[in-house]
Amino acid sequence: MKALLVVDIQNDFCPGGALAVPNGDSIIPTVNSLIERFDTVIQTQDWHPADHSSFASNHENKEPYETIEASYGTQVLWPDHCVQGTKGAEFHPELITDKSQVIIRKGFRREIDSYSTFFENDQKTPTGLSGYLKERGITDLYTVGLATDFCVKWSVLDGIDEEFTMHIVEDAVRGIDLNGSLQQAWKEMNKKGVKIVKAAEIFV
Ligand code: VGL
Ligand code: ZN
Repeated sequence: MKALLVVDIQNDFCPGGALAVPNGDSIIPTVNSLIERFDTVIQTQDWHPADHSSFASNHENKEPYETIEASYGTQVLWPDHCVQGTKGAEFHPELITDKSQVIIRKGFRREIDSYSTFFENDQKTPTGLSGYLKERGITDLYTVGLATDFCVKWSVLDGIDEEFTMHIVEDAVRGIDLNGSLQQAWKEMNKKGVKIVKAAEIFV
């Protein structure tokens, strides 16, 4: 059984937002058309406390896009984004959200970031999504959203480790692209056996 996974289509990742993905909002019509066709829709929401350790503003002498060594490895520092309860953390107003059966919030622990919707960045702490999907008999996930090279990539790679068949809808994702991270992401996903599809090919 298949489900649609809609990753982080929030105001802060769209043009005008704090961590805008170039043309992030341009995927919304395609994503909405998929939401209308899938029986099971799952959304994720980046959801940080204001003092989150992934924000450059919470470190002395650090600028956004520099890195730090966290206990779990290298962590990119971001502009403050998707702060719990703010407009920036809300879903884009044009995104259809009524059909979503579960919303996984991530990045809510101050000391650890969470790109993947399966595991936090220590690669150990589960979000609970895997168990939810397995109990519901879902085997195939079609992934859309933002950003291709961070939350989408990590979700898709972890999904494979969790033994789901992972598909990425290439015309319904957009990336940030930090120092070649976008090309690198496609390479890693390809290598891991992610199925790359176009939105129009899913229901034929
Ligand atoms: C994301 C960076 C920081 C994403 C979230 O949704 O890809 N990227 N937080
Ligand atoms: Zn974040």
